[in-house]
Amino acid sequence: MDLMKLQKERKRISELSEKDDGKSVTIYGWLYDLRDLGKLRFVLIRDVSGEIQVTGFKDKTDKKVYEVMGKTNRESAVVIKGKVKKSDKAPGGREIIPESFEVLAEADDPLPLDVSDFSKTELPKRIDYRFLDLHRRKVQAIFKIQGTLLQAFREYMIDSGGTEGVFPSIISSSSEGGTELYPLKYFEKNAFLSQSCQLYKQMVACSMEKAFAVFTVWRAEKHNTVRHLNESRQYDFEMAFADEFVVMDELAKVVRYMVSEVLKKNEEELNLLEVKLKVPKTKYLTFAEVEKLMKKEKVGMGKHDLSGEAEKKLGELFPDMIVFVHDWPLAGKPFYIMPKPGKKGEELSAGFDAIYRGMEITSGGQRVHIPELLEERLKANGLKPKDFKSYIDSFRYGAPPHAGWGMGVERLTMTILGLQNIREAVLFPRDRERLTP
Ligand code: AMO
Repeated sequence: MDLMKLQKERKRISELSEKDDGKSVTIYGWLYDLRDLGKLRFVLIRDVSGEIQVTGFKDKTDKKVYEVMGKTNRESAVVIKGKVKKSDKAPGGREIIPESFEVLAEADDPLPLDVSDFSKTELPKRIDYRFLDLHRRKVQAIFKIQGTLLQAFREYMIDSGGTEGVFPSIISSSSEGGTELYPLKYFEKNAFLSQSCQLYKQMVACSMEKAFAVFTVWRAEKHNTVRHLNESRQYDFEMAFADEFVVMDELAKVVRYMVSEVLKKNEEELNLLEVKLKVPKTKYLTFAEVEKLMKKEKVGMGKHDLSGEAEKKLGELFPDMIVFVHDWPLAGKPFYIMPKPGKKGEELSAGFDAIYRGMEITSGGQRVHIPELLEERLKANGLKPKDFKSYIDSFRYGAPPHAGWGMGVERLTMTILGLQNIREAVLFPRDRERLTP
């Protein structure tokens, strides 16, 4: 088949309208379903934009075409030429009366998993066959929405003067704490897969004012939970002449923009996934206020951290709000977060977490930009300043106060869509057990 010609002729299913009624069009896609009533054959074709019914009549349709319609396996890739006809009975109000029906790639039968909208196949098996799972409209909807979020993030950042950074994924020392690194051999040296572009985005922001990235991170955490991945992606942001409150405000603005873009562009996908979404408002609480609140609610806290239950409770108490928990205990934040005066024995920091719909989506804060203080903080965290020499030195030549945050790409998709497992929000998840597909 001349695929160049096919690409020119092909109509996307969702674009078929009254204007096409009575006209002959070419569509392609996958055979989603077949109903064979003997004298009539209804074949449902799905492309990435939508679905349409192709109707064959035993006594009128070309014999060969009718035969192929009846014997092609589900999920085979097909090209169909036919007349568009308005039809009240067909789903979507339009059908195609086929003139030709060509199978470009026949799918094996049986399929290893059910790809219907009502599929109950368990997630691990679906991910084993992700390439086929991606035939499902609901799965496609998740990644279409994630695509909108990614685009909206970039749009907002570029429009507000940000520069996109493309950072190294191989690093020489930890940026988030020493225990979660994947070591790798780098010629004669030891190196690691990046846990974050933290140190690099700071260096860029200190010269270019606003830096952002969509960056892949690797964390060798051994636990296997529904909200952790060993390879995940972050929306990263860093801004000069800013403290934590400036960047919390930026976070609220960008998330509000991202959600409003999803509402604008993905109505169909949200309906398919039965998700009710609102542009979030914001709530600011200190860590001490959250402690008090949780005590009242009889919910336990983590050590210098929120527990999973506390995050959930915040989601219940403040629905559809981004809850910023700031003035975080210094002991609960990484070395690069700026200390803040607190009561004796309770040192605070300019670090924060953002909780949305009961889940931590972001952490960030103002950074330490004073070399001597940075050395002190590294030591206090059991790290060696000599391993961070170039990073520390970068603050010796006019590095202004600066702040930023990292927001989980998969976590945000998961919370927005109310997904139960973060693996639903990754095309090809990497967790403790999974390296394929
Ligand atoms: P942190 O480690 O808190 O901070 O990560 C930021 C956000 O990334 C997401 N995230 C994860 N998602 C899935 N699986 C994981 N294992 C995982 N780890 C993190 C979460 C989290 O809130 N450099 C700092 C950010 C900064 O201060 O700029 C950092 O990486 O949504």
